[in-house]
Amino acid sequence: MEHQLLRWAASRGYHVAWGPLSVLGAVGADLEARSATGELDAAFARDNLSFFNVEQAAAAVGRWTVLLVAVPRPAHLVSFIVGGERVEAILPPTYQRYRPIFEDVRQDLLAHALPSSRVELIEAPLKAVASRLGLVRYGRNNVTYAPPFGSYLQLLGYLTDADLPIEPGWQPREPCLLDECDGCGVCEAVCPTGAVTSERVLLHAERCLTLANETAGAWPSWVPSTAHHCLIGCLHCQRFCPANAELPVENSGVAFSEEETTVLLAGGEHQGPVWDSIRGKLELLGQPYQEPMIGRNLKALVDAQGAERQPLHDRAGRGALLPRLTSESRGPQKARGASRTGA
Ligand code: B12
Ligand code: SF4
Ligand code: SF4
Repeated sequence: MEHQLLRWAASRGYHVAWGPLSVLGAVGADLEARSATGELDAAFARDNLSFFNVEQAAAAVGRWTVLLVAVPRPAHLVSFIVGGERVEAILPPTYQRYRPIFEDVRQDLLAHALPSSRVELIEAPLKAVASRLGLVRYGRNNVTYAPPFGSYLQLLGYLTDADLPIEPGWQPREPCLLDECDGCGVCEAVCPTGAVTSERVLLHAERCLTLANETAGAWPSWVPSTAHHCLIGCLHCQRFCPANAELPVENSGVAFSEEETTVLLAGGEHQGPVWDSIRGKLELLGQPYQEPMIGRNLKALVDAQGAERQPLHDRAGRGALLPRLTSESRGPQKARGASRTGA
């Protein structure tokens, strides 16, 4: 009989997979090996991956299972008033309410899928774990995919003491690439900062636009001023990818007023009532930690769009900071011709 966890996932449109704690050992060993050879940039790993605690589970007492959930996520539009006009910036999939979703799904699991069990959040490299559980496959862009969502998904990782069936002799899967990657190379061609390269699958994360726009401070010299096309993050290696269907886009319901937009674009001290209401809107977006970056990112986005001297409009004709991508302009031929500095 189908396990109730699978029924729970199917009823919500999620994908789920689980396996023994030993999957974490396999992931930990892989990361160590890549660090030892220098393939994994040491400074990047120190600053971005040190929260992983793959021993957390190994040290746990009792019978624990690693449980991964893939939840489809759309992009979200956030609006601003620039030069008297309403414009919309895009927030790629996973950003809106990124952290709260881990807890929402944990509570849902406890209430409806695994009652009277413990379910705890896990601090682990989720793509590496999910690929070994057979939940996802890697693209050459280093993002993972699960049909039918493509790469537009959020991975959630948990430990549970629920009695989930695991085949005797279970072994982690070998991570594998999408069939579509064979002979493709679009993501390498469209990456605005050269973070995807053909000699390896592992991302040059230390050169990914997303790392730069999620980090406060001056823009690094390797980010071209024309690269910016999202309020946070980047979409090029996913949106041009032929393995993805059209990007699902929803309205976030968050609109910054003209006064708030002006204050954001001006930079300066984060004080006073206007900043209080900006903070309130970042809370609504579930992105309070973007406070140090949002003004800088918005300015870079407005400047990049201005540099192109093209008024950007979405298909509904609204003024927009959206990159001008449509289903017709996606795909290998177009994308290969796109410059490395943006679509
Ligand atoms: C640190 C981090 C970042 C960093 C570094 C990204 C990176 N690739 O390491 C930065 C800030 C750059 C970043 C960017 C983005 N991120 Co991020 N990020 C993370 C985080 C916290 C850890 C990622 C990680 O494990 N890195 C360590 C490296 C070593 O692991 P890995 O990337 O899996 O690399 C493995 C493969 O390369 C594989 N490998 C190596 N060689 C080969 C060869 C073959 C043939 C194969 C098959 C595999 C393979 O081995 C490596 C080690 O196991 C996770 C959340 C989490 N807790 O896991 C989110 C996460 C990976 N990010 C996510 C997202 C959505 C993004 C962005 C798309 C956001 C955006 N729109 O801008 C971009 C995508 C950039 C990209 N092209 O990968 C999602 C990915 C969802 C998905 N569909 O896969 C995650 C899982 C968050 C979540 N909870 O859903 N991110
Ligand atoms: S753009 Fe092409 S090579 Fe890159 S992940 Fe998609 S299918 Fe693979
Ligand atoms: S998210 Fe953007 S910068 Fe990062 S690898 Fe993909 S295309 Fe390149």
